[in-house]
Formats: sequence, C-alpha cells, structure tokens
Amino acid sequence: MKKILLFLSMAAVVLTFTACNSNDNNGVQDIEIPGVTLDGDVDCCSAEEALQVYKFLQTVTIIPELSIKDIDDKYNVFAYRSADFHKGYNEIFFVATKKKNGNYVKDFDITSITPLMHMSAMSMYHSTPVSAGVETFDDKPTAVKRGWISFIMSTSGKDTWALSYTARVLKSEASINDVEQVVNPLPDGQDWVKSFKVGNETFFISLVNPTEYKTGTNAVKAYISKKSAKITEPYQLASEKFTVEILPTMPDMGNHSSPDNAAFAKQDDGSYLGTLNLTMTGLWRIHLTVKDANGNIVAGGDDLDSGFSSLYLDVTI
Ligand SMILES: [Cu+2]
Repeated sequence: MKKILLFLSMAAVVLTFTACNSNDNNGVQDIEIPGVTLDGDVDCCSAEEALQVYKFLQTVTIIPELSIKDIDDKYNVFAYRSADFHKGYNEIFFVATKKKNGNYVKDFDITSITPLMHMSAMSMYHSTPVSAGVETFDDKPTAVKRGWISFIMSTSGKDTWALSYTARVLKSEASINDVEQVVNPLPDGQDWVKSFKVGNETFFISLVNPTEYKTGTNAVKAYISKKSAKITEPYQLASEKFTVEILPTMPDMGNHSSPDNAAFAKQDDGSYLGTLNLTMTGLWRIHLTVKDANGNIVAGGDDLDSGFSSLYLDVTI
C-alpha cells in the first residue's frame, strides 16, 4: 500500500511539473521565481534548475561583503554560508547571476579562496586549510558551487581574518580582496580541528559537520591538510595517505569508551571517511592515532595519564 501511495504522489509531482512547463516550447515558463526572469537565455538555468537553486538559497544566508556586484556591468556573484563562520570546518557557497534577468549562470568558477589571519601582536600572517577549489555537489543544483574553509583559530583581540577570492563568470573576472571576516570560537566541549607534526611538516585534521553527529553510528568525514611552505598561502589537502584510528572516550565519565569505530581512510576525492559510534549524549573526546601508508604510527597514539592518545578532537552531542 505504501508503495502505491508513493507511486501516486510521484505521479502527482510529474503532472505538476508538466503543467508548469506547458509553455516550454516558446521559451516562456509559468514557474515564478522571485527576481528571476526566465527568458530562455542559454547561459542560464532552465526553469527547474533555477527553482532548485532558488530553493537551496532559502536554506543558507547571504554574505553581502563577500558578494561581488557588477562584474563588467553584466553579472553578480553572491556568497552564502549556513551559519556564521566559526573555528573549524565551514562551507561557503557561491552563485553567479546575470543582471539582465536575475537568472543563475551555469558556467562560472571560484578560484584562489585565500583566508589570511593577521596576528598583529606578533606582526605575522598565516592562512588555514581550504578546499582544493569549488565544486557542484551531491544532489544540489549545478549552478551552486561549494567550497570550504577550516579556520584553525578564531578571531580574538587584534587577531583578525580576511578573505579573498577570484570569480570567473563566463568570460569575465573579478576579485574580492582582503575583506575582514569574524570567526567565532567554538563552545566548550567542541574542538573540531587539530594540528599534528610528522617530521618537520605540520598537518591539520578538520572534522566535517560534527554538529550533525548523533548517538549511535555516525559516518564521519574529515580532511587532512598540510601547512604551506609559505604560511600565507592556503593550506591544501595533504598528498600523503594516512590512516587515522579513532577511539572515543567520555572524559567526564571515567573515560569509558565506545566500541565499533572504524578508522578514517583516505578516499579517491582526497577526503577521509570513518565510522564513529557514540553510545550516549555528552562530551566525547576522540583520540587519534595517525599512521602512514606503511602502517607506522607517525602522530598521536602515545599514552596520556588516561592511557589515551594526546592527539584528540572534542565533540559534544
Ligand atoms: Cu592565528
């Protein structure tokens, strides 16, 4: 019965879409999207694509100061995020629009995303881990690009972050240069990015979206980035292939642990996937043991007084 109902509701969706697009042939559509004129421009989204983009954009917040108006008087680029920037992994989204019709341009790219922290007391600058570029993703609309930045420090006192990037829309280009951004600290019990050293090199492991963790089994994702030789340049994904064993414990509850975890293993796209089993709510300290491609322990894996690795991330669920 459930299957039949599902089939019927899908049929209803198909009918609705067909009805909406009954005028597709002459380039005029009935779908109404605020601010978007569907004039059949080939550089831009179809009615369905534009609606998908529009709906996605309702779930994120625009970052006005990181948006670019009037590229060659023809295009706009808008930047979005899900929440205010915080220490650790943050996603950033981009769309490009044509000024003449407000519709989303499909052929655009964002390059050179460069976060830079100015630590004025020490008169020094440094960057932080970033995605290799921006990409369309999952089942999300093709005219939305996503990138990420993992801030290794929050803004504090005279230590400030600024962001730069370059946008290309069709054949036009423009840049955002050193626009200040506030990066909030994380609450107590949350620590989602940590550094570790292997020889002379410094790496950073960033947990992806730990706010989505729940009790029970979690498929978890992380990135490992390498500090650039020139530390003002964004830290790119490490080419090394590590395996990171994870052991969650509850420091507030006698350090009891939780079984059935699986180590972070490197995937073809450069990310690391693992399994984290959290048996109850509260603060979990995720102890890490980093192994190189030959299985040698290269970071963490030492014993604190507690008996667990001194390299750890904290997640409170
Ligand atoms: Cu800093």
